[in-house]
Parts: sequence; C-alpha cells; structure tokens
Amino acid sequence: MAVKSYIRERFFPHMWCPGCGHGIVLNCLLRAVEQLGMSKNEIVMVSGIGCSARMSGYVDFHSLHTLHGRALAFATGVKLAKPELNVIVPMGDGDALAIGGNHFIHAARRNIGITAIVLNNKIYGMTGGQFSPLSGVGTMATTAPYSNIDREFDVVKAAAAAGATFVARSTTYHVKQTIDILREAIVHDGFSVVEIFSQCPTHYGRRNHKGSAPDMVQAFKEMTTPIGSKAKAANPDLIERGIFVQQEAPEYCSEYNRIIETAMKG
Ligand SMILES: Cc1ncc(C[n+]2csc(CCOP(=O)(O)OP(=O)(O)O)c2C)c(N)n1
Ligand code: SF4
Repeated sequence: MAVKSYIRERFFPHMWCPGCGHGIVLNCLLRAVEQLGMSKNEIVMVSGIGCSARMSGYVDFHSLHTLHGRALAFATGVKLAKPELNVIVPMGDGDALAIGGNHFIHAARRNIGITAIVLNNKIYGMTGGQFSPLSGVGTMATTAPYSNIDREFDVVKAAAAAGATFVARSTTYHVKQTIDILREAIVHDGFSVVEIFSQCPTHYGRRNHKGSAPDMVQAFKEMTTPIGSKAKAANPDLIERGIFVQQEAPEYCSEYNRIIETAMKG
C-alpha cells in the first residue's frame, strides 16, 4: 500500500494524544498524495513547531522541521531553490497566524507555489492550552482563565484578502472532502491555503467542556455546511466548507525565473 511507503515507521507510535485530529489530517494528506500518484521524492514537507508541525517527522518525504512560525520562510527558500518540488507546510493556528502571521500574509501576497495546511484546533496544543488568534471570544484557555476577549481571524477571508489563489476549508469529520481539497491544493500553481478544523480534546476540548474526541468531531459536522447551501441561508452561524478561491495568477518562482532570464540577457 503506497500510503505506508510515505511514512517513517521508525518514528511510530506518534506523539499525538488519543483522539487528536492531527492524525486524521495526516491520513488525509497521505491519501491525497497517493491518489495523485506522487513519488515521495517529489515532495518536501516543511514545518515549524507545534503538535501539528510534528507531522514532518512522520512523513518519508524530504522534510525540514524548523522554527515556530517560520515554516513558510524556510519553505519559500526551498521552493525558490527547487521550484519543481511540491512544498507542503502543515501549521497549527498559532504557528500559522500568531507568530507566523506575517509570513502567512506575505506568502499569500507573493502567490508562491506552496501548500499551507492550517490545522485549526483553536488553541496552542503543544504548550498546554494558551489561546491563539483563532480561539475566538469566549474560549477558555490557560492564558484566558476567565474567557478570551480577542476576536478571531477568519483564515479563509484573511488568506483570500492577502492574495492566496487557492483557499479552502474542511474538517476532520469530512475526510473525503479533505482528501479531495488537499489533492487540488497540492497541484495548484500558486499559494494554496487549506484550513482544517482539527480537534484537540486534551487542551481545547477539556477546558471548554466539548466532550470526547468523537463528540468534537461530530460537532464539526453540525457546525459546518457546504458553501452556498440552503442550510447556511437558514442558519447564518453555520461555517461554510469547500473551495472558496481557485484562480490562476502568476506564480512567484516563475516570475522570479523570468526576471533572472531578463537580467542574464541584458
Ligand atoms: C519562538 C518560539 N516561541 C514560542 C515557542 C513555544 N511554542 C511551541 S509550539 C507553540 C504553539 C503551538 O500551537 P499551534 O501552533 O496552534 O499548534 P498545535 O500544537 O496546537 O498543533 C508555542 C507557543 C517556540 N517553540 N518558539
Ligand atoms: S495536545 Fe492537543 S493538539 Fe497536541 S497532540 Fe494532544 S490533542 Fe493533539
């Protein structure tokens, strides 16, 4: 089975807690890569620090485990040096949009051909439950013991506004949709952002009385709806999932090479 050949079995069992959503995201990603028929040598996974970022240790792709919030900066260097490779960057909500927020918006603005996966569990999992820019008002966290008052980013809107040319959202409940979206994101020629709601039963769930991991996964089913559904019209609180942006625009590495060619001629 090709999926097995994409993992580094020597690093298993993994460090994720029982019920963590990040393993489901990894499984979806491996299946997307398998369906694309890609060789592991064509893929580079670059990650920062966090439970999500730990993913780069488990895949038998080329991999770089870098600094918290800086994965996209390293990934930009890799992509510029080897534009023919598929560069995939899994990030937690803190990694992507707190410490890494600046890199995130500028990678989107440049439209560099990287696939950014934001595993949104609404909390800093690895460090024990601090709130992140995606936690939202009312969330209980170690750093918000009387509940969080910070409003959250909408990752989809932030990515689209910053210029990402592929923007999508899914959840760990919707594995088929997640696989399909990841496939499209990987082959997209430009900056692709896939937000995936992923449960952290250990820190977010426990502190916010969200029940067991299966309860949290079930909640993703109930709180989301396909883009443009009738249910959304009836209940505006539902969160839409699917592909929001998918457009062609000059990709950064191609433009960069064009400039190099021009300079060489002159
Ligand atoms: C420069 C720096 N600042 C802070 C940390 C501590 N740190 C490690 S992971 C992390 C946040 C993890 O949360 P998130 O990125 O949302 O991923 P998750 O663990 O929830 O998957 C923090 C603050 C660090 N490693 N490096
Ligand atoms: S702390 Fe949360 S995010 Fe980290 S492995 Fe455990 S369940 Fe997953």
